[in-house]
Amino acid sequence: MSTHIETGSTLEREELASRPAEFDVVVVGAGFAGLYMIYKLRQLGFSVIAFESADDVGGTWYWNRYPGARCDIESIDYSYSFDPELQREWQWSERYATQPEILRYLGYVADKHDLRRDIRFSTRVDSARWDEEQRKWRIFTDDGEETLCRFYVMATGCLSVPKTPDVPGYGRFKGESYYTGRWPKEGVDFTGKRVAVIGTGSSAIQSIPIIAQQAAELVVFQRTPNYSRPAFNGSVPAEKKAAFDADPEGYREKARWSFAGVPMERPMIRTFQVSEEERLARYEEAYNSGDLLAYGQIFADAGTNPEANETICEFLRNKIRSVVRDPETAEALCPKDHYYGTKRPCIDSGYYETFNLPHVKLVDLRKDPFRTITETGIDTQSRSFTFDVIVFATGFDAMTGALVSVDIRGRDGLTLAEKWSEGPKTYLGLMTTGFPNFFTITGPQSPSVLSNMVVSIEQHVDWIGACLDHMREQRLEVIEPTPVAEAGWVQHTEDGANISLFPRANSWYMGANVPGKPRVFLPYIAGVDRYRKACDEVVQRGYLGFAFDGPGGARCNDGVICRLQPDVAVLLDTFAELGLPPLETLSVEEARREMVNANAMRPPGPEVGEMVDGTLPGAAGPLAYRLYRPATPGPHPMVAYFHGGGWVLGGVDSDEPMCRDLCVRSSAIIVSVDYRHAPEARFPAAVEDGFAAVRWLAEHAAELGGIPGKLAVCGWSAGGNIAAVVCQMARDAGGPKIAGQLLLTPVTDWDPTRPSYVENGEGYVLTAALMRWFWDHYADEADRHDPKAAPLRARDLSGLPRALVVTCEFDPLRDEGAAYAEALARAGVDARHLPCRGQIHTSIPMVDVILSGAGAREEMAAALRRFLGVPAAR
Ligand code: N01
Repeated sequence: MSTHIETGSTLEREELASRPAEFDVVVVGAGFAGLYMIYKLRQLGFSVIAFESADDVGGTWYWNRYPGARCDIESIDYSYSFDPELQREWQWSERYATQPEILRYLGYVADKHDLRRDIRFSTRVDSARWDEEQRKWRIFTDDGEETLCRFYVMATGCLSVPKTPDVPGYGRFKGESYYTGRWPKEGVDFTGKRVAVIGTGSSAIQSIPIIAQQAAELVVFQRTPNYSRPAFNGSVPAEKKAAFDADPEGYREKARWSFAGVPMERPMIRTFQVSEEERLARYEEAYNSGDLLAYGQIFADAGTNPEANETICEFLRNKIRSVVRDPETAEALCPKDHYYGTKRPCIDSGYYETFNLPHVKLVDLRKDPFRTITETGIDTQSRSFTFDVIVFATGFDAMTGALVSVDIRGRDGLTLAEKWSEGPKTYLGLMTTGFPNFFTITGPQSPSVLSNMVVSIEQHVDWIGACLDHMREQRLEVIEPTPVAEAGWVQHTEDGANISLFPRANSWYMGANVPGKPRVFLPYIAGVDRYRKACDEVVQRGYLGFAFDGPGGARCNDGVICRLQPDVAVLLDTFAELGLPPLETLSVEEARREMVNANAMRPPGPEVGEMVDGTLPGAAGPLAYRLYRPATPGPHPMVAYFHGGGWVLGGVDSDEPMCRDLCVRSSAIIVSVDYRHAPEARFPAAVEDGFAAVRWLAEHAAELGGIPGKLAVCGWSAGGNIAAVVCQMARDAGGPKIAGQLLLTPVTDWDPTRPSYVENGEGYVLTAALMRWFWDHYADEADRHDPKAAPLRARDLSGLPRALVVTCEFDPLRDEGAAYAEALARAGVDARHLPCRGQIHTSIPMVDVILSGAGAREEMAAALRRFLGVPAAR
């Protein structure tokens, strides 16, 4: 694609001289991202120019020269992997390198690969226009030049545009003022000065101990205390270096396929599965590791379960209290308004100890807010301070700031700022619809700031390079994500954020630090590994969700990547890694054992008031039941619950977390009733037992603490089949009265040709083969369309109890559930259908594991409350 201009006559030469310079690609920024992008494009034979507003390379590490600035991901990890020779040549002097050393490193890389020759320094890109006719970008820089390019890449970093400090009186101060993110090259001498630092984020926490060493007086103005702990910096740990040196590529590959871009395992166990003693021992070990990511590697639910996270918070608060001698200052430094990790935590070198120095003071702005900055210092509501220097460590307009601050206009003149006015909308955080051939390295909705940035940068650069190479090979000129793909990705990133604790904090991750910025979670949360997998899959599926055009033709394989809820996808991957044999290849005994073993590992569900085991008379002998009673004063309405398991597996306790959850949320007694299982007792034993049990429960409600006449039925899967059939039997028998039926992914028919059987027949735990195995054990072919086996086939569905039918998108039984809801409604029954997006057959009952199912579980409980006339609980 390189542009070759042949010079001819004088006239032609003059005309050419007035034309804008043209390159295949314009890159903006010369930090970690820009430098590698230039290198990659050059390797691939594309012509490239980069614009950089600074006078040298470095990006973040050029601007953030404040005292104490250093990385907080270990240097071995926080370095490029693309050049094996560089990895051998460059030796870091410290575990966490200082800003000057990282800047030297980037300078070294630029020299080694002669990258500066393609960078125009001290040049800022002001605006960019997509020229539809030429199918090129026109880039306008502050030196008055225009540059034409086919592809435009913003490598401008996530934390590069300082937020204007929103402090009253900002600008009035006549002394020296500095902003950490724009620190003067020549440095600042604080010796003997009275200094104010505003902010207690990472920049402040790193700089405060060093400033305190020089200043005569230091006052720290804190609005929100942050979680920090010692970095235990020192030389590069020998063990880590040995592991890296032994197999650099293997080490890097592990990082690429890890959760955060640093070799580590995802934790499997949950906080409350271990004793308090063990938990504290693990927290202590993490504390002593000096590893920023340590608390994310202990328990699987630290980022999602508030009670679990609170145990980390309190552990760290106690550490602060143990270091800071003045109890009032210590308490003010203890974060109490956000969960650990929901605002970026820090690691430090002597931060809390600094507050024990006699000349260092903390002002808690929550108690004594700013009144104004004055010409000589700062006034709070209760005091007046005089300073020689004010340091603003007040943060950045993160993730989107650098992108929307350039006037970028895509198709039809739409600006990026307009398009993102309610929050960024991207596909993979790499591109955005309406802005063809425009790429963002570590853009919003990619892992970026939640990962080791260097790993995420390399992945994006590699992806973009491969994409451009593919386009050249296919003679394609234009690439743009489709609206469908983009909407799907935005949804997917939101789904991830919504099951985490992140949205609860006022953080820059949420855009909450900049007044007026939309409150939207900005990065991608599900991990570097899952993200890389999605990006790779997009390519493997013929660039799913991208539209291409050019001399090679127009093409588009439209669609959505990552349609499963993020936690469901993790669950499926975990199952796949376990490599368990499919249930249908086992004997019934083996399958039952497998299920018992699997159930033993799960969280139990919420506490209920009481659990009572008993027996009741079934159709052919006693049946076990387990009654779950709410903690609220009774009597309560009752629900007869039938467990899942394909009529073959399970028992009164096999759906225990679901029963507990329904009990707590609906304030009803849930009675999980067993029934005879196949193949020992085949059709219609299960439904006859179900009906006998419901009759008995209706008759004995008062004895059990229930309210007579207030009885609903509920069941999951085969249990949903039993619940539905029992309602028909009760109607036909003239009683008992059932107030409502709650059917969770029920079996309502036998027809494996339905689209959901075909689409979801494999890969989503309940397979078509397993369903056939269940049916084979349960009912003869001849009986499978009997309405007592297939309630959907009943001739008359009128007069049945009110219903909620819950179906899951990736479930073979989805369509028969939906068909039943529809048929009930057609027959005049008050029936509602709740389709659950991105869920599988087995995910909704996984209380405390599949958090994305919580909304459906709440709706189920709400339906029970409605059926039974219980006022809204909780
Ligand atoms: O910025 P921040 P930062 N009145 O936004 C306070 C990365 N980084 O430059 O929390 C009073 O975190 C604000 O208070 P509040 C890292 O990802 C990495 O420190 O909004 N206070 C907060 O305390 C980091 O997260 C390293 O209530 C005001 C502080 O200023 C990100 O960069 C080092 C205020 C801003 O903290 C940003 O860090 C440095 C006001 N009007 C940075 N406005 C490494 O170690 C703001 N604040 C690699």
